Amino acid sequence: MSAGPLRLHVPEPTGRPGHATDFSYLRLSRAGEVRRPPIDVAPAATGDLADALVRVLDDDGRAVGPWVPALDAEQLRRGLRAMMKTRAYDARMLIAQRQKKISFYIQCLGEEAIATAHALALQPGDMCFPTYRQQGLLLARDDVPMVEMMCQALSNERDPLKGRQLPVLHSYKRAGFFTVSGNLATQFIQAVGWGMASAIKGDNKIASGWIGDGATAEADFHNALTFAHVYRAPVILNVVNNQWAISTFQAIAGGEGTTFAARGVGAGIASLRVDGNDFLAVYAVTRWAAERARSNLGPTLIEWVTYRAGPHSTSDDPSKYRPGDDWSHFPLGDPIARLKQYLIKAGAWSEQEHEETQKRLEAEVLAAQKEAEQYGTMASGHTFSPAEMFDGIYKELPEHLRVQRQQLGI
Ligand SMILES: Cc1ncc(C[n+]2csc(CCOP(=O)(O)OP(=O)(O)O)c2C)c(N)n1
Ligand SMILES: [Mg+2]
Repeated sequence: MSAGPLRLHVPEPTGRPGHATDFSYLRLSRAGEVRRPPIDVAPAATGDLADALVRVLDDDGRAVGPWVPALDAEQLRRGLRAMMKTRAYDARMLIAQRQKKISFYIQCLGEEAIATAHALALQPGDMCFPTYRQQGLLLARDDVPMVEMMCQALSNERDPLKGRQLPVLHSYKRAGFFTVSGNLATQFIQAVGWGMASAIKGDNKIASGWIGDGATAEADFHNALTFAHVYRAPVILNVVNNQWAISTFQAIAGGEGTTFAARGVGAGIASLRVDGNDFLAVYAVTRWAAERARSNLGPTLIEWVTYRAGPHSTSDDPSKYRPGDDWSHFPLGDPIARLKQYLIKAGAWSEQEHEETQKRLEAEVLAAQKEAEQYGTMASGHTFSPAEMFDGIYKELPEHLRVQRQQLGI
């Protein structure tokens, strides 16, 4: 019997503007439900972990199950402050872009737990290969002053990258933050290569590579998995599944009916799918993966399930392709609200402390912005001279660039 003419399946999001999203496609586990295997687990035995969702914080703000990390109240408060600071920083930078002081900005609204908890779980000297949405790695650790990060976004005379990079594409080797490449997915092959080099040198530093759900469709993702598996590279492979790649739903990158973590199992890599809006789960799973890598047990792929609450960037308008109130219905909630609720229940935080901290952080961010703006903004000038772009790249300027500099008359 004929099934009729052949046809292709084109995945569609389960919600659109004016039509609420059906989030049942996420398939959630209950908090505490997913097992915590020993760090020497065989990669092929992690199939269930790549399909489930590791969660620690339940809906009532309790920490439950085998993944509860050993963090004291002060460490947890530090984590909460890091997330709040990241959100306050993003909010100011977004306004600065609207005021034409910076050319472009990318927020990580709703995803703050992932980068901040990850940063606090790694060790000094480990090297992250982030995308443009991991500013929380820097803001969590205080190794880089906010003023300096803002000067980069403002492309002003104190911009350490001399106006050569888009705002948010930072580069901080000293803080374990490799230069952000605008070309998606390069982070994965670079992280695996850096991890392999660390092992070849006999060092004990590990690498942590970052990619989005959309960018996993790039060949670099798969190439990186092969190398990481073959050589058991000391690397953590983070896939941030925030459900969207600009206007493209995660199913178009291959998330429908399977998980991005499952790609890792297929490549021979221990893999887990984790609640990325759960600070405690992010911290615990990062520690587990880092210990594996440092013990020569090989790579771990982690799919962090989260939601990109804001627009993709300041050049995007999500109201064109998804319901405006989507984030408020996302079943994994807001990472800041969830850790706050947990800490208040544990008697380690209060509404009043939260409010005071919020005000203090906003004042700190504003003061840093005022200082950074003294060195120039896109609106006020004081940016780098175009002549600078020829310096510091080549030991000797090649002929074609010498000619271009002459043509610019500088
Ligand atoms: C190789 C490459 N292709 C396309 C782009 C354009 N681009 C920039 S961001 C983006 C979406 C990426 O989505 P995802 O990987 O899910 O990361 P997210 O922005 O959601 O954090 C695209 C297509 C690019 N920068 N590089
Ligand atoms: Mg995405």
